[in-house]
This record gives sequence, C-alpha cells and structure tokens, in this order.
Amino acid sequence: MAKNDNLQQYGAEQIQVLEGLEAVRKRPGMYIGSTGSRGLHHLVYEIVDNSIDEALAGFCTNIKVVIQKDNSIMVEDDGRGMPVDMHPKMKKPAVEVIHTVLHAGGKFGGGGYKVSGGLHGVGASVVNALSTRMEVEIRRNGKVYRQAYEYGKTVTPLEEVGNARKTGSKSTFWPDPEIFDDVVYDYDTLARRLREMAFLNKGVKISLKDEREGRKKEEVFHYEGGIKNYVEFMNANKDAIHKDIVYFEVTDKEKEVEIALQYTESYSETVLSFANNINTTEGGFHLMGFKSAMTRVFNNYARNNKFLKDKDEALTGEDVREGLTAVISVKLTEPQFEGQTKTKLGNSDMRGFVETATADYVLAFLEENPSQAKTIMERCLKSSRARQAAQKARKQARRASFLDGNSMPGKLADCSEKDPAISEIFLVEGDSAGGSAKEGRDRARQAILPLRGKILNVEKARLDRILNSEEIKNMITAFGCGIGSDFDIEKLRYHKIIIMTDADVDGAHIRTLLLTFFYRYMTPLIENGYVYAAQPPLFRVKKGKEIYYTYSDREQEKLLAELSKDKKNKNKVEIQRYKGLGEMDAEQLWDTTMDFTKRTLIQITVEDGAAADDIFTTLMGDKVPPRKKFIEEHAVYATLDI
Ligand code: 28F
Repeated sequence: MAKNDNLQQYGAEQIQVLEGLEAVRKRPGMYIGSTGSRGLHHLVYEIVDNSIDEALAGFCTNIKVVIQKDNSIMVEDDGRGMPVDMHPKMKKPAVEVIHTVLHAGGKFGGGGYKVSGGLHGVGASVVNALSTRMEVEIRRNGKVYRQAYEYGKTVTPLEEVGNARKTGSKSTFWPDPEIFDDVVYDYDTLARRLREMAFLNKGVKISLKDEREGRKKEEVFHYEGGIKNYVEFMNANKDAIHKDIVYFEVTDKEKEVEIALQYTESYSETVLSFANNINTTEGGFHLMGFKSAMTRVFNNYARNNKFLKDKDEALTGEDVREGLTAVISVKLTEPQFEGQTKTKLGNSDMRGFVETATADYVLAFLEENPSQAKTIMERCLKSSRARQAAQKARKQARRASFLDGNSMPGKLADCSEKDPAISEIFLVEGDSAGGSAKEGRDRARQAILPLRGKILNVEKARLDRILNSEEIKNMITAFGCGIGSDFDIEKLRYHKIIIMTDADVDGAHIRTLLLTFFYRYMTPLIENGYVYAAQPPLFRVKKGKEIYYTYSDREQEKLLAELSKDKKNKNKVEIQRYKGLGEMDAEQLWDTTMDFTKRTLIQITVEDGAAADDIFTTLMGDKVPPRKKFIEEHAVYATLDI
C-alpha cells in the first residue's frame, strides 16, 4: 500500500481514538450514568466486570480490589492476562486498543461472551478516559508488561519489565476530579456491589481492601452456593417459614437461568432479578416468566391438593409473592436492555425459558416436600384472605371519605395551589409544631398534616391493619395516589413530601417509620425523589441584635469561633439549643425550616433496593440482634440517604 495511504490510515485511527475519548470526557453521563457518586463507583464495576468475564470464561478465580491511600483504585485478577500481541488493524498491542479505543475490549470474536456489568461493558477505555492516569500490568507469556495512560491517552509504550511465573491483569486508575464531583470512594458502596457480584458468580473470590488512613478494612466475598447464599444473606434478619431454599439452574447453549427462593414471615416481597450481572430494577421478560410460572404452579398445586376449595377463589400474583425472597439471575449472549435506566430485559425468548424452568422445578419441589408445600400454601391463603379484607377496608375508607364530602382529612391544612409540581406537604411531628407550621407556612404552596406521635410499624403489620391506622389513612387520602397495587403516581397531589420531625431519637424513629411505610407501600414516591426530610436548626445564637441559626454541631463550633473573634460586637453570646420543633414560634419555623429560599431539605433516595430492603428489615423487623449490630456499626453516621 502506498506510503501516504498508511499515513492516511494511521491518521484516521488516531482521530478515531481521540474523538472517542473526547466524546467520553465531554458527556461522561452518557457512558457511566452520572458524574456523582454512582458514576465514580461505576468505574470500579467496569474494570471488575472484565475480571468477572475472565472468571466466567473459567480462567480466573481471585479478584482483588484495593482503595489505595490516594483514593486511586487497584483491581487485580489471576486470569490469562490481557493480550499484548499487535492488533492487526490498529498497529498497537491489544491491551492498548482495549484501553484507548471506545467499545473495544470485552470479548469480540472468540468463545465466551461478555456478561457486561454496569452500563453494559463500555469497558476499560471509558474508565481510562475519565481518569487522570491509568496503569496496567500484565503477566502473560512468562513476562511482566506495563503501560501507562493519562486522560485516556497513551503516555508510555507497552514495555516488558520482567519475568512472571503466574498470569493475570492488574489495573490502577486515578479518577479525574475535573469530571467527578467527589473522588472519595465509599467502602460500603463498593462492598455491597462486590458482594453481589460474588453471589451472582458462584465460586469467584472477590476481596476488597481499604488502605486509606484510619479506614483500614478488608473483606473477602466468596460464595460457593452463589445466589442460594444470596437468599440466605437477605433472609438473615427475617424468619424463614420453611427449611429449604428452593434452588435450580437451567443452561442451554446460549443462555442460562439460575433461581433461588425462600418464604419468610415478612409481609413484603423482595424479588431481585439480574441479567448478565446487571440488576434489572425495571424487570423484564425473565421476571415476567418467573412471576407467571409461580402464580400458575401455585394455583394448580393449591387446587389439586384441596387448599383452594371454591373454584372462583384464586391466588393472585401478590398473594403468591407475599413474604417471598427470590433472586433470578439470567445470562445470555445478546442481552437487550430497555427502559428508562436501561435496566429492563427486552429479550422476549427469556420469558418462556424462565417460565418453563421455574414451573418444572417449583412444582417438583412442592411435590417432593409436601410439608414445606403445606406451610407455603397456608401462607398464601392467609395473604389472600388479608388482601380481600384490605380490599374491603379500602373500599370502606374510600366510601367513608367519599361520603363525608370533603374527602380530605380534617387535620390537613391544605394548600390552595393545585399543581402538584409546586405543591408540598409537611408531615409534622406533634400538634404544637403542626400549629406553628400552619400559621407560618406559605398557604398557596404548602400543606400541613400534623402527625400525632408514632405511626404504625408497617414492617410488622399486614395491610388490613395498616389501613385501619388513622395516621396512615390521613396520609393516603392527603397524597391522593393510593397504595400498593392501587398506587398511581399521576394522582399524587404534592411533588414534595417533607418529613418534619424533632432532631432527636423520637423524631428519627418517626421518620424511619414513615420511610418504611413509603418504601414498602409507595415505593415510587422515593424512586421519583419526592420524599424529603426538613432540617430544623439545632441552635439559635444571639449576639446583640444579630441572630444566627446553626444546623449541626460543626457549624455551631465554627460560628462561635467566628463570633469570639468579632471585636466590634461586644455583646454576650446567648445560645439556645432546640430540643424540638415546638420551641420555635411560627415565624422562626418558617424562617429556619420552611422558607423556600433559606431552608435545607435532604432528599431521600434509594441507591440500592436490596440494601434498603435489608436496612428496613433490620431496623424495623422482628429480630433484635441484627438491629443492635446495625445500629452499633452505623450509629456514627446514621444518614437519611439510604
Ligand atoms: C484488572 C482488570 O481486565 N482482565 C482481563 C482478559 C483476558 C483476555 C482478554 C481480558 C480482546 C477481544 C479478546 C486472554 N487470553 N482485569 C482485566 N483479562 N481480555 S481483560 O481478551 C480480550 C481480547 O477479545 C484474554 C485469551 N483470551 C482472552
């Protein structure tokens, strides 16, 4: 080929590489979802996914993740080592192509398939582009090779730096503080996802080590039982109602399904579904197949074994799934991810595949374990009867509110604004604070619903009892969007639901009870970010005419230090520590906690469904030891952001 063509060709590839990296740095959210904490942690999952692929291909058993002192991340596996041979087209070593060409890497061609995690295996090149520096070290062909990149661009050629007996790949990267709001890694966030990866890939050993000052911590996640151990882990704080965890896996040449399930005393269902290790939070065909098989098999079994007598009584999907903990994990070569957050599996053939496998194995389990089957059937019947009782209670509640004309609860001081997008409702602890809030509020946009003392702990109560609680009924009516299967987010009357409780233990308990209720029966409220916690001041500081409010001990210390240096104002400093909202008059409450222009609201988000589920069960469920352990471990930084 004529020289200039080579020049031409070389230029084109080089441009492709630069354009790729520029695209990633310009719109990182397109590639890793966000540049917040989730995006930062996503970088780690992308690199670990490549090691997981090597494990699924059968060549790697140990994956090591280290948060290093300077908040860089090191990931190392004992796989075959990334290839270093020259890439025919790109005229570069394969490892350099993997790290500098967008969407390269992964397993194109050849056997095995990429069970891409995170945002579907955009791979090491994106991590590289979003890092100020990245270094790879490969052990392969009895040698050790190294290469380094900065902002995604190669800065050293691939060098052979020594001999190696073992094989494997090691990547270290420094996330770019220009891209990410905050580059400090959270150990628990990484631990949760790495533990989940170990559950989803049985036998793989994943270790996580924190080497930062004062945070020395290390854990190893290794589960020979895979998702069966995941169900055990999720049920650790619940009471199982039958001995065995139902477990099965079915594989054919280009897809596989693995399911584990067990029923507990809890009233909620926790069914997690994954496709190629990705948490399909929006569900999809695999989950549909599982659900329809369970409902069908349970109704057939209940009828054939006389648990269901009259022919028109049938178990609904909800009845069958009450108290169910289940993990569905499918792996397939060409996954189609759909939905708003690309976490819905769109491969329609997975519905039949999962449905058949589930029906066969669950029916076999029921027939081979009649006493466990009986316990489960009785559980479903009880839930069916309670559902019917709840339906009746709901109808009465609807009729009652309808009959008494003004369908809003008497205790609600509603706002005049009708557009939910700019309307907000304060759930206020105690009548006295409720009174001040009603007086001080912005009547156009702010509604007030005082809550008297504790609300019912929904974690321990069934739906029919929940619907008889006055406080709960008032909230359901005020919000206007129903609960559970009736829930319709379109009918929500306020797009800000603000929990305003005292800044003490009781206030925290009421807030947790409310969050448990919202998470269990109005999940979309939290998923859509409509739930907030108000932040009342802890202190009021007066120095002469000057009045200040502070919202944390640290802020208070800082203010007092500044005031002590202020020589102009000779007055004495008067400090008032607020014990509760009731100590503030209407004007102060407005000024410090409700005024749109001054207040601080904490938005409640559920980063991780399974973790939130576990936290609510631990905190609100029956078992005391786990709650005690959780509080001891987390008391220091109990946060709202679950
Ligand atoms: C610390 C992160 O990235 N480990 C990896 C391998 C192994 C192979 C491989 C990776 C490009 C297109 C094949 C080796 N020998 N850890 C990692 N380990 N990538 S990434 O190949 C990628 C090539 O397909 C590998 C034989 N086959 C594959």
